[in-house]
Amino acid sequence: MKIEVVKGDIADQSDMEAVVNAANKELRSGGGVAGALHKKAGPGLQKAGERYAPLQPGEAVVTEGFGLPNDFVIHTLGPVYGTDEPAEELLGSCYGESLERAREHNITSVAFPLISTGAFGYPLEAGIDTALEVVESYFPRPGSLQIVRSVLFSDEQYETFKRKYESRS
Ligand code: AR6
Repeated sequence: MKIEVVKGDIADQSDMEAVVNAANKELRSGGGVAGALHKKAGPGLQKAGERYAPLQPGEAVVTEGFGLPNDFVIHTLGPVYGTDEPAEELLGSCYGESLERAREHNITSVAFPLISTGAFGYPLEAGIDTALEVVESYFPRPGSLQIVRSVLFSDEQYETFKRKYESRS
């Protein structure tokens, strides 16, 4: 099992079996990650997500990928920073629950964006720390997962993530 760190667009991870969506509670299209995924997936993704609304912060659910190059989308609702508390626990739950859904579906590879660090305002460094902690502590468990990829959207995010990841290992 390994962690990969790439700079790129979450909607372009064609070699991954699943991608994680930084969803809104209605599981509708929006800005950022949700916008990019819904745009490429087409209307089927929103239709499939409807039955799970309203999603709770920290929760994760699975749909098909529709027009995306991935078989599955794991939708998770991050905490709105400064509003949903305890923020760190809820953010950790997003990663942990998403990994659980992946395992339940026998998914071998999953790509994550940095949940909550865009429109929801979570500070970048703290958001990265939680992502790394939860993913690394999940890995010793038996199961299908072989690759967890972090997809960073900007140079700053990519450099910060890499520095933190390398300083842990
Ligand atoms: N690929 C990878 N990362 C991206 C992409 C992309 N295409 N676009 C943005 N990011 P956000 P949130 C980064 O706002 O904070 C939506 O409108 C971005 O730089 O997508 O959980 C939903 O509808 C940031 O670091 O998610 C919700 O209402 C990270 O991905 C709300 O935003 C997450 O940014 C969710 O807010």
